[in-house]
Amino acid sequence: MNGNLKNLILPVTAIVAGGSVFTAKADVSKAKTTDGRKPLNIVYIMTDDHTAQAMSCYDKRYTVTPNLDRIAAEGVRFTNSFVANSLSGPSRACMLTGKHSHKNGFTDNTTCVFDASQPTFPRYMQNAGYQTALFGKWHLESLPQGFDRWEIVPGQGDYYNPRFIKMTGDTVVEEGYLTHLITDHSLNWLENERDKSKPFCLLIHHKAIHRNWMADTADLRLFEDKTFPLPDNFYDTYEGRDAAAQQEMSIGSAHDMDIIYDLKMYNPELETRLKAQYEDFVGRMNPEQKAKWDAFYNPIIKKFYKDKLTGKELAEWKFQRYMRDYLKVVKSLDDNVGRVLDYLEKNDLLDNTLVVYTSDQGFYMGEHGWFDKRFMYEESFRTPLVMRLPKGYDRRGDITEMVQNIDYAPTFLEIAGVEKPADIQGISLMPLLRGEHPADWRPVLYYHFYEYPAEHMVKRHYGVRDNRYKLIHFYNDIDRWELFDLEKDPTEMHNIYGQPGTEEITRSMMLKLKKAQEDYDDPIRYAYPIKVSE
Ligand code: SGN
Ligand code: CA
Repeated sequence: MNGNLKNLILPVTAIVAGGSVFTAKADVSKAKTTDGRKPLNIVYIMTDDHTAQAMSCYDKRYTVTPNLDRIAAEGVRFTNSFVANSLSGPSRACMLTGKHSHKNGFTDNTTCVFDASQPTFPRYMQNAGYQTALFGKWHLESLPQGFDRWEIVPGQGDYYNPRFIKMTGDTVVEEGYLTHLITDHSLNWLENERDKSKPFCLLIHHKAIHRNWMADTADLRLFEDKTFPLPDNFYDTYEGRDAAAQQEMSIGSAHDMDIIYDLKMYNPELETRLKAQYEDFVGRMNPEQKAKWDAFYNPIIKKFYKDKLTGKELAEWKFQRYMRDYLKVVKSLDDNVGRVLDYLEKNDLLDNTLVVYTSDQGFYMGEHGWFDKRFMYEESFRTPLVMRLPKGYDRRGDITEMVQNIDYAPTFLEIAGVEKPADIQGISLMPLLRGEHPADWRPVLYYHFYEYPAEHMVKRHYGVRDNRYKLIHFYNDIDRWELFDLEKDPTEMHNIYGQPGTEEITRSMMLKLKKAQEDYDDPIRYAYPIKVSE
């Protein structure tokens, strides 16, 4: 991965020269303002694999996230926020371009390299006079373009003493925990590096809460006295859902969730599929970090190998450890978001800054027995989205319209006063932030996942969702349709496709699918199994 990036490093002059290919349609002096004073700044914080179940303004069962909740309390919470393709690289490409994967070219993490010379919102904003910066995870294989300043982690990044790729092309190792370091870089840019006479758009993109959920040593002891309730469908047997039955993301499976890599039960005598990867990650720690890590884990490891759990007991033990590790990583993320909010507040920037918090997709916290994402089922199709609104935007509470990550680019462009380019497929969220309820707001969402065969073995699929129903087609080496009534079956346990009495709704959803595939111009369309016409 790192080597791959190295090969793609461009001279800085080429990166800068790339900026001239876009026509700047806007002038920052014309940017829309709420109070006639200054154009709005944007702080766009994105995490990796942070699901709404682990954010207390969405779900109070598991943890508290006071700083993330503050963003929602001082602004809005989107209750129907979704991605277009539930995977890191594809999500990032969608949000940068405002286009679905088949249009931006980055359909999956394993085979794609993002063409970073294509139009993106940072590039348009830069041309419009904004200072643009990105710190943290990028995950698009090519190097960032359209930013005045960036510093990224190679690939997935490292939690401890991570590598950073600098704009010069050098890779450096920095001491510390990644979530803190990304925040440090971001605050340093705000305070010392940016041109304070210009509006800014800052992207703070964390690796947290990505696998393998390695907590900061300061947070290791949190949640250890908690026992989390198992989701009702933890022991799902996937009747009527063949693609769901064939994934490899089951918490209970020794192959899928690795006892050493994922759950940190290191044992020199035991060989597991991902042991070497764990040794690499732990090998990055300095002696002080390693001593704290071992002091915490060793007693748990000792008890685990003594108890020799099997079957359901083992599966549930794995679930508890997974939940604890994940939530510890959320804690440090929340703290670091708090640091950013404090900085903005102390420096009088909150009044004219839109603060956005989201994730590259949702995640399973044991629902259907799973971790990971990829499926168009609700937990991973959804992504948290909250925004702290600047002065003059009085909208508070919930926004219930269905929004998608292709909408971020047109939203930011509207803020920058850039006319929406015709090829952007997303819709600006600004009317919703102004308190409007456009009657013609999108009634249907389109989704397409491509990464198969690959890790976790989730079959390729596309589908549509409206406010009540979801239709999915799994294709490639499988041909299965699924239809869910989200009102009667919110956890998507009952595939009603093909059942008597569903003919009319199937026809209507199939028509919505056909229309979405035509409107978004997706070239991968299989034959519709029933006649679809208006
Ligand atoms: C890594 C993980 C997977 C994960 C993908 C994609 N494996 O490959 O569990 O699904 O990233 O995640 S690991 O052994 O390397 O941890 S994504 O969020 O970047 O799309
Ligand atoms: Ca992710």
